[in-house]
Amino acid sequence: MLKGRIIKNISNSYVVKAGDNYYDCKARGKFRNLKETPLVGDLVTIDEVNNYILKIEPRKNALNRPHVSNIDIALIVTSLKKPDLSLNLLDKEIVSIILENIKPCICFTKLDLLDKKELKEFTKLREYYENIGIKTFTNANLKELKKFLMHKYVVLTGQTGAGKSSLINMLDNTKNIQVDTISESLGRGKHTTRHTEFYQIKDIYIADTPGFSSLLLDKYTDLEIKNTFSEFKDATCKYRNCWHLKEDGCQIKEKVAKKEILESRYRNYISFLKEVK
Ligand SMILES: Nc1nc2c(ncn2[C@@H]2O[C@H](COP(=O)(O)OP(=O)(O)OP(=O)(O)O)[C@@H](O)[C@H]2O)c(=O)[nH]1
Ligand SMILES: [Mg+2]
Ligand SMILES: [Zn+2]
Repeated sequence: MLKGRIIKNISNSYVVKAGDNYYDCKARGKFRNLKETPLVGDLVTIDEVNNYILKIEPRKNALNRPHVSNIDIALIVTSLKKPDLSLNLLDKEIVSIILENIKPCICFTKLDLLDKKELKEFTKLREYYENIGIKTFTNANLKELKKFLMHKYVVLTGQTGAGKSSLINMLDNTKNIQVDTISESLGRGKHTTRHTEFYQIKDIYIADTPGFSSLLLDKYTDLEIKNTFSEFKDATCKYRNCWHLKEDGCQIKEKVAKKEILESRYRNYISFLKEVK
């Protein structure tokens, strides 16, 4: 018996990394009876002679889309153009990642498509997210990103065409993951990336995943959503349980008016609350 970690899954076949060795394993029937499916990222015990997964350790977190577990960082790959920046989608990803008990970070892409004015606006936006406690990177400074991701299990998420597969190829030019041109990938409504796998890039384990074009928050409560907005935390509104909506004496609404809170963040907060009601 050996302990290891599932780093790749294609249909019923799981590649388990144990030490420096890789084992092609099947899941045992008992998992099917228990309605438990091994996930990429799972810490497992295997029978390395008969190539079976015997036991799955409890997970510290698990994502459904992409289907991975025990993630240290979710890197939200966000393009500034082509597809255009959607702050609604970005904030939604941040909310759902926090509520899945994973640390969100952002990697902005396609800065090269911005003009000077747009770059300036982008810098301000980036600072805002840094100030609310979310680390931000760009694919124009890979050194910084690599240093931060070292020794971590990372999942890339983000809209289709954002540049997730390209980012992995940039981090390691031996990987040659298929990337698609944006017109093609959006036009056909298909995704280039199909299976789930942690790629090892030096000491970084990184999962590329199929992109999405929309995301649902319906499994969360309004209170859970409110609590993910860290800029609301120390508010001293008139009412202690203020929802920052129509109440008077709301400090958050004042801060939005004074532009201390990004208006898009506030608008997205309201739209997410509507979505779960
Ligand atoms: N100009 C520019 N193009 C980029 C950049 N990063 C990626 N691209 C292009 O964007 C297109 C989409 O990139 P992918 O890496 O396939 O995007 P993805 O996020 O993996 O997309 P899915 O697999 O569909 O989810 C490709 O044509 C890339 O060459 C960038 O920083 N600048
Ligand atoms: Mg891809
Ligand atoms: Zn309030």
